[in-house]
This record gives sequence, structure tokens and C-alpha cells, in this order.
Amino acid sequence: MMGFPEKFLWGGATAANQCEGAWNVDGRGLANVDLAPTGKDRRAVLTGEQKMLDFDEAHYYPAKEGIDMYHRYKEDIRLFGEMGFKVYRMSIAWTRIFPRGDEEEPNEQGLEFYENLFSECHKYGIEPLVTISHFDCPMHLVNTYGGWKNRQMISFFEKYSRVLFERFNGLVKYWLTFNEINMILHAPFMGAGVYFEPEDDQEKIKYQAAHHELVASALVTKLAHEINPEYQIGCMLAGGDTYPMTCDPKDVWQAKIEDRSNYFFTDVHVRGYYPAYAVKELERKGIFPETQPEDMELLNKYPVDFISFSYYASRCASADPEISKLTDGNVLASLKNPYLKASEWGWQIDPLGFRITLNTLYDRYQKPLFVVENGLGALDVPDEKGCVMDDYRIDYLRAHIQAMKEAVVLDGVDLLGYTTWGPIDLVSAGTGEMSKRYGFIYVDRDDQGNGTLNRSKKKSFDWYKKVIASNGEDL
Ligand code: BGP
Repeated sequence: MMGFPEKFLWGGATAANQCEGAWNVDGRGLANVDLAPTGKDRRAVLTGEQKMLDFDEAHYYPAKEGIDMYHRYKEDIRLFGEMGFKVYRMSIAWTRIFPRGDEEEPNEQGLEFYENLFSECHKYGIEPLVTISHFDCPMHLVNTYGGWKNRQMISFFEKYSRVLFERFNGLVKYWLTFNEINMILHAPFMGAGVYFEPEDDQEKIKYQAAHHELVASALVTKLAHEINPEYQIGCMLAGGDTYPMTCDPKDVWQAKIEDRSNYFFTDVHVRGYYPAYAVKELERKGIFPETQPEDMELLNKYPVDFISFSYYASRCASADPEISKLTDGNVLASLKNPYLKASEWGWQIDPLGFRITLNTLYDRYQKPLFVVENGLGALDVPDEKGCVMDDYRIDYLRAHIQAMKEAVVLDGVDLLGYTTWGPIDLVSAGTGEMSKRYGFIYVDRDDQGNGTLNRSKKKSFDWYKKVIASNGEDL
């Protein structure tokens, strides 16, 4: 079997609010995700059910200090370089550039930080892949405008993006507009800075916010290509196909409906219009978003250049309401698949599902794909020598890379690259804690904020290095 394309982009992916820390340094403002607590209230906050408008400075949130990448990025990028990364996916913290979100002028210290970081990447031949908004919305825009439910967000985002496209021209080529845009439907405070009042029609608000993000994405795709025709702009989907629980056609139909609610986002991003099934459903429910005359033309004229997605697990769906009640507590819920094993957090491990998802996306759009998150969250425990022997992580990644290779080589999927999630341990988006780790690099930090923050290589470090050096041949 032939292998991956010669220029395949191997690397890893992080997000600003999960690793930078330095939450109040050099003019940074507060963002939505800074306020999400750990523990039992987190889910209610991320889903917008519980308002969290105060920031308790005295309280310890792991994300406040993260892994202090803000001050240690040179060491971290050197380690990525040592593994042979060709690409590093990261995100810019909106509130480092515009601390409130609606200022006239950007914050120079924030811009300098990223400029230095990108230059550091290039020293090692690493191409940055930048997410403009990774679960990130300035808190001032949440409090004053209600986040993405407000149309004015489009112009704040446009201004922020323009500053990035102009300032980092020559340093960055690949951009993603919104991380896991479909998470708006599942965690609207995390995805769009939206929370609800008791009387709100939540579904209507979610689709209105989604419409605003989709239009903003098309608008900045246009802008990016005007500033530099070489810029490549991608969308980003929380991926993973949904299987029917049984071959009862009702279950098959239910799985299709659940998949469609995710693929709606890529349908608009890539095809440039609202698909018929969405128009019908949103009209039937009386929740079709309010639009401006220019919106549909923008969507149509400025589709994305490529499609990126995260893949951790597949899901199952049932039409039976009694069975459907049994979904697990994850933000993106699923029924348990009896054929699969799951991670310690109940995420079902399914490498063939990865090949299936790659095929679904490529069959549907025939556009280049980019896998920008994949990995195993685990409770890594260093042994007596202080070493993490994470063979379970190697097994997970090996099986997924093998499935991805089959999609490329046997099925003909056009794939640009692959970045594992959290190549260095960082704060979990789902739990807000450190102990759910994904890294090849261990960070000495616990959920209470103890630890030296020292970095050390896990067993998987040398393994991934070898995978990259052999372009995915030596697994
Ligand atoms: C994705 C997010 C990431 C990330 C990852 C793993 O949904 O884009 O930000 O954290 O999932 O999730 P978790 O951190 O909950 O394990």
C-alpha cells in the first residue's frame, strides 16, 4: 500500500485558553471560557443554562495559569521541533488582541506575542495553522451584546480578523475561522458566548448565533483572499459519524437526523447555501434565522478552501425515547455502542469510524480535508522514575493513523494533514482540569494547581517522532 503524500502536514494542536495561562498579563481581557468553573456546574455554564457573569479572582481555575505556555512557548516549540512537526495548530486569544472586543485599536503587546511565537515556529520549519476563535469570545461582548446572538458580533470579528490577516501576512498561511462550529448547538456559551434567560426559545437563539458565525466566516474568507490570495481558509467541525443503534429504519433515520444537525454547518460553509432539509426544518419550527439581504450572497460567493475537523469517537442514536434517555453525560452525548471500548471519560474508541467519517466528508464535499484534532485523554501516572509509559496512547494513535492511511490510500480521500490534540498536556475543555491528559509531553501540574510546570517526554514522544520521520510508515 502506498503511503501519505510527500508534503503531508504532521503536527499537534492546542488552544490559547487551555494552555497559555497569563490570563491577566500584558493587557489581556477576560473571555467567556475564563469564567467556566470546574466541577459539577461546568456543564450548565458551558451550555448557557447557568449564567456566569462574575469572575472570582480568588478562586483557582486551572485555565488561569494553564501550562504557562505564554512564558514557556520557546521551550514547547523546541520540543515540537524535536518531534519533527511540520505544522502547529494553535489559536489566538481574541482578548489579547482586543481585550474588550469593541475597541478602536488593537493591543500591541498581544500582537507581538503571537508574532514572536510564529517566528519561533518558522525557526524549526513548522507552519502555523491558526484558529481565529477557539471557544473564545471577549466577556465584554458577552455582557454588552449577548455574544453571537447579536449581529454586531460580525463586525467585531471582521475587525479582529483583519488585524490578524494584515499583521501576520508572511508568517501564517492556514487559518480556521471557528473551532468546532457545530458545538453552538450543544454548548452555546462555550461556542458563542450565549447564555439563556428562562423565557428564551433556545433553539431559535442557537441557530441565529450560528447564522451570524457562518456569515462572519464567509466575510472573513473574502477578506483573507483580498489581503493575500495565498491564504487558505478552513472551517472546523466536531466530527464523528452517528450510527443507528439497530437496523430498524426508524433508528437509521434518527442517526441521519442527528448527523445532519452537524453537517448542516459544513454544508453552509462549503456549499454556500442553506441545505433544503435545514430550510424546511427551521421554517417548520418557526426558527429560521433573521437574515440581511447580502447574507446569502456572501455565503454563496465565499466558501471555505478546505474542511478541518476533530475526531475522537463515533456516536450511536436510537428512535426509541426510552433508549435515548441512556446517553452519557458528555457535552456531545452518545448511546453506548456494544461493539466498542471507551476511554476513561466514556469516549468510544473507534478507528474504523475515523475512516468512515473521512469518507463521509470527502464524498459529501470533494474538497481537501485536514484532521486537526485526534487523541486519547487519559489519567497518566508517572512511574517511579518519573516517566509516563503511555502505551495505551500509542495504541490509540497507531490504530487511528492506520485507518486514516486507508482512507487516503485505499479510498482516495484528499487529506492535507493531521494534528493530534494536546501534544503537550493542557487544560481540558470538557472538565476544565489538568488530569485529562493527551500529550506526548508531560506537564507537572495537578487539578489544584500544584506542580513545577516542568515538561518531560512520555514514551509516546519518541514514537510520534518516528511516525513523522517515516511519513506514517513506521507505526
Ligand atoms: C475539542 C476541543 C478542544 C479539546 C478537545 C478534547 O472539543 O476543540 O478544545 O479540549 O475537544 O476535549 P476535552 O478537553 O474535553 O477532553
